[in-house]
Amino acid sequence: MKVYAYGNKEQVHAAYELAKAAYAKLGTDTDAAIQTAVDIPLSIQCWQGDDVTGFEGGEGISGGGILATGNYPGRARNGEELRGDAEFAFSLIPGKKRFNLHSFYAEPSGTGAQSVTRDQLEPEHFKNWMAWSKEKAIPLDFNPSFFSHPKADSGYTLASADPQIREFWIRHGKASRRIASALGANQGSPAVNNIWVPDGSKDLPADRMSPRLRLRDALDEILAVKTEPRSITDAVESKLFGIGSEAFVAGSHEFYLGYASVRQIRLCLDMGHFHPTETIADKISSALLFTPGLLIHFSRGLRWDSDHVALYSDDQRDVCREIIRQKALSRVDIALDYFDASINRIAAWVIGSRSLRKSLLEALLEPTALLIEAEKNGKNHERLALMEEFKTLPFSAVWDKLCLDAGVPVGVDWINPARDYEARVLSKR
Ligand code: RNT
Ligand code: ZN
Repeated sequence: MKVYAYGNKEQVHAAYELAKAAYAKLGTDTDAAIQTAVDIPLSIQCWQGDDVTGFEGGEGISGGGILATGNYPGRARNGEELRGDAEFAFSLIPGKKRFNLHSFYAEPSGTGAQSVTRDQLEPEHFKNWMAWSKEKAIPLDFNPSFFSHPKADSGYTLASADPQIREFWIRHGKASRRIASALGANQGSPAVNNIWVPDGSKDLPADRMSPRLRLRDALDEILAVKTEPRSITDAVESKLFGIGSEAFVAGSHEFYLGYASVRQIRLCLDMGHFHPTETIADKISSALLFTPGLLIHFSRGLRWDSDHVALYSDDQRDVCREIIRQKALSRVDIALDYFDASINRIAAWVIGSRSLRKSLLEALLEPTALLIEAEKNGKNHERLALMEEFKTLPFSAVWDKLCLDAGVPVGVDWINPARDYEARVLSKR
């Protein structure tokens, strides 16, 4: 097999100097753009490492309107393997990283208990994660897990008409917020606690209002628990449909846009949760006007499914450009959300994370002031011409410099170490 070798430091530096001069003529400071780009924390989804299986002894996602497909060898089977894999992936991804957990990655055995029901989870069940977070300086984010559970088998959790089911999940939601707060306190920066529920129906419901009323009230109960704002950021995530919830999802976009605006919490926009040709870039400025901020799940919908590995696509670049043009970095949390079990899972992490950092850097390099000036002057043909010319500025030379300075492999050079890790570690599982 080919051993890739992309270039050497001198080439990267020489190409960068030319690129820097080209951008400078248009008013962009490439050094500053690199610095800002590496400082943006990317919240990397732990669940790509094990196909959203978790540590409860289950067999992966079920009953949740989401589906991981594939059986590529090497899935992480416990906390140690997942943390080890993540650390290795991080060594190939430039810039600041966070790690995003789900509640079913709890390790109660570390506290002597064999298992704990989700409504009884406590911060201490995440003490391995917190120790790791401290040691590696990787802050954590959190998600209550309202799927892959017998009490979610009816397709409804917080919106369930059965009070016992609903109350179980409300207790879970409250427990999750306490855990997220503890993570936040441990790391000294808020942990995002993102609520996504699969609640919906495969076929046409006769009553669309009652589940939504119950969902609203259940969320209100969960969010009523007092927490320290410096330790937790609450977010709610919408979805159009899922597998088995094709006809109706209670937590639709309109539901959560309304909810997040009125209750003043963050709205999570997942790129794969809209109609197949609907994109989210244009939603950002509107949602920022009426909510305190956003959480974006970078993902890729493909035909009827979401959650494919995020790529440096037009959709992704548009979203990044919007965040940067709105100067909204402080109000937008940036996370990845996909799970592909058909390819090397570490490569999936690296491909998506590098693509996202790359799109953010490109957005930061844009000479936006020139576009705004053309627009103000009514010269829309100049605005369009500039946009088109900016697409082929020597951006890749700046990206390579970012990777070099961040101490991660440049270009295709990360493929060799990933292959080596597969042979050394993954293939032995
Ligand atoms: C599901 C949502 C949700 C999950 C993760 C595992 O459609 O996108 O964010 O992917 O919580
Ligand atoms: Zn998502």
